[in-house]
Amino acid sequence: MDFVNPDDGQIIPVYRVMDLDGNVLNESHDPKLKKETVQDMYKKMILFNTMERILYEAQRQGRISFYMTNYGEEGTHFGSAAALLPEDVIFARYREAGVLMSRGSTIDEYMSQCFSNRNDNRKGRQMPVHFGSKDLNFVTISSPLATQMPQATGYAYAMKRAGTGNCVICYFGEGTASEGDAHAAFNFAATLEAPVVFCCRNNGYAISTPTDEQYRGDGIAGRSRGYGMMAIRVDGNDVFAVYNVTKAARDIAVNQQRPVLIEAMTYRTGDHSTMASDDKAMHRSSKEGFLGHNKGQNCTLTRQNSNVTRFSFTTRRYMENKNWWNSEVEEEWKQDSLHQVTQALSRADKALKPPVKDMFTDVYDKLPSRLKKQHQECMNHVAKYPHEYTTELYEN
Ligand SMILES: Cc1ncc(C[n+]2csc(CCOP(=O)(O)OP(=O)(O)O)c2C)c(N)n1
Ligand SMILES: [Mg+2]
Repeated sequence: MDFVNPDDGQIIPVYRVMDLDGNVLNESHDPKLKKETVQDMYKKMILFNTMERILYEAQRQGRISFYMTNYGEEGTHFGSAAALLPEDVIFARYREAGVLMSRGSTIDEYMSQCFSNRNDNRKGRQMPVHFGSKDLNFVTISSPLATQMPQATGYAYAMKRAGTGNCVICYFGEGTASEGDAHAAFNFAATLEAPVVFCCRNNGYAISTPTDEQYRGDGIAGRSRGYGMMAIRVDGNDVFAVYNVTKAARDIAVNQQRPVLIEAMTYRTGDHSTMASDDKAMHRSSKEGFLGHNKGQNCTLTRQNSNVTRFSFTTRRYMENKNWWNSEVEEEWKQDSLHQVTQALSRADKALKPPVKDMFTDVYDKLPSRLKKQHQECMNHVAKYPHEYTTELYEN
């Protein structure tokens, strides 16, 4: 009589391409991307990080209401996004904003969304960081955790039936994997054989809850066997490793018509969000151990090597080894990025807010009479108390 002991057996290893100095560990695993592709990826990572620092400050100055940084996790965004085709559809959450930049979203678009101005493609209706883009096949982010997961499976199943030859990629955090919707998504995807790549960013925390208080067993990838799903664990701060596994996962999803699970091991370097209770100092010791809370999954990422300098440092070293980059170009690009970001911030801050009537439209094809009435009441109220409202900031 043999009980299965979860502590017996091999834990899933972490796939890597580069060491901490940017040297390729095994030449045959170098994705050998073109010089321009790697440079573009790196430049966008720097630009994205610069934009985040400025948006974080803008929130602190009260210019925007909210922000969530992606510090430390950019490697997973840019590595995975580069391995997809533009027609592959993305279901993401609030901490994968770099994926949008990789797809071509502009700084002005990010800024307009965060400032909820008239140029925001969501008409200022979403909280900051709840991005979406029909043109870029990026489904609008919603706050309740895991809602995107069964939707992603359903979308992938529809793609399978339509024979589009594309796949869906569904991003989620390891904390989100504890939601019932995550189970529904995995199980439907496995049984319907839907072409969906589940990409879990395991950043060590769900707000204040470390992973060792979130689950038992071999992390998120370890659950794949129970679902009958292929899975891999990757160093989420190694851009080329994430690129390789996502490309391979995409091939499996599309060619074998089945789901694949990626667990990208990373570390949330910043606060959970700009809300006071989400300050990382409230739930982490400043002396947090080098192995963080992911050591159980054979993850040797350290706080020191998993921060923003880790992914950018290794990619930079990789380029420098090939004479594709140097300190001068680095400095120039950093200045250029800062200039682009501050200019865009100023444009977004000055732009008018969307017209008040936009609060009432787009749910129904034709505005029902009760909404017409509410709209009128709202406008009458504002007209009656003009000094209470900053109407001059809104488009008519
Ligand atoms: C259904 C639901 N429950 C709780 C929350 C509150 N909440 C927001 S983010 C979060 C933690 C999510 O952690 P994880 O999935 O690991 O993502 P991370 O923030 O680490 O990127 C929680 C509990 C929510 N948004 N939705
Ligand atoms: Mg997390």
